[in-house]
Amino acid sequence: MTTTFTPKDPVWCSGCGHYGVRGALVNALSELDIPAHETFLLAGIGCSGSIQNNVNAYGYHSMHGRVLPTAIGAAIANPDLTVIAAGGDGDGYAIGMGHFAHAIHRNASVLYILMNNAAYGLTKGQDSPTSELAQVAGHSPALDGMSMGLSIPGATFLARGFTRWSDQLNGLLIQGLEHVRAKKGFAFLEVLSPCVTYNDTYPDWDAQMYNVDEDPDFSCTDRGIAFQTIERLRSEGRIASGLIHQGEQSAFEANWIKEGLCPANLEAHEPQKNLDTLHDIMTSYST
Ligand SMILES: Cc1ncc(C[n+]2csc(CCOP(=O)(O)OP(=O)(O)O)c2C)c(N)n1
Ligand code: SF4
Repeated sequence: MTTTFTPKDPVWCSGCGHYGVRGALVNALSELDIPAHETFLLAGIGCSGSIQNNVNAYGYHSMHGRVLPTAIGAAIANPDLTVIAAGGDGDGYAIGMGHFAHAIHRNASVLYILMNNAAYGLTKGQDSPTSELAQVAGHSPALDGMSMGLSIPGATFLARGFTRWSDQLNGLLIQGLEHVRAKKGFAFLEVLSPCVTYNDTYPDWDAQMYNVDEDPDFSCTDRGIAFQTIERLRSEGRIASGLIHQGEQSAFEANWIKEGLCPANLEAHEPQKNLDTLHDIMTSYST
């Protein structure tokens, strides 16, 4: 029997930036005509993580900080799926930082949307790696995901959007989805998505955002220029928004296919045998 679930309405606070991310994602999926049964949305733990309940697609709620390895596994196992991972800045830049760096480096065709509110929203507003002022440790500048991404050779798509700049955000989501559907590798989109309840950054970010897409001196294909621009803007108290970097590098799953490991030869790995083993393990917990 097949059961189809209607996505629930979000439970976020009124005014939460995450509504803007969800709206833009729904628009982009519809604009590109990507059917729900070919879309797999996985998410980490946090207010951001509940987005996978609210979009018409297959959904999976991973452990905190572990959404990327799960999403990469899904993309390798079934290349027909459009695989999207989502999570917060706590999820991706703190507990999940190791996976984040290696996901960019490995370059599997997954779109990763990191909803950055510079706080741990779900656990009531503690500082995160992107908080400007660490309350306990004194002043600590925010970690910048774009600079981090640019420092990793092999990065093929790095972008930053802002929920209040919805036209640009829609466009970046479409570009990110096209990147992964063309199997060009990992697309990383950080979205500044304020937590209006515990850390309302709307006034600051409204004043700080700088659109590199409209800067004729900016080049998203030159990592050096992108890095210099982000750092210069940062020293001026500005935040770069737009398509930050696009590069070329063979996708992770392409190498797997070349080696004959995936997906045509997946049967050789006897997935049914693994399912039986998994079943035995799960049963052992209940006895
Ligand atoms: C292994 C583990 N450690 C800690 C937690 C507690 N926890 C739940 S959500 C969260 C952080 C949420 O912040 P973020 O990822 O930025 O998402 P947001 O809620 O702001 O959208 C933490 C620390 C957990 N669920 N699992
Ligand atoms: S606590 Fe913050 S991040 Fe969570 S739903 Fe409310 S506004 Fe959004």
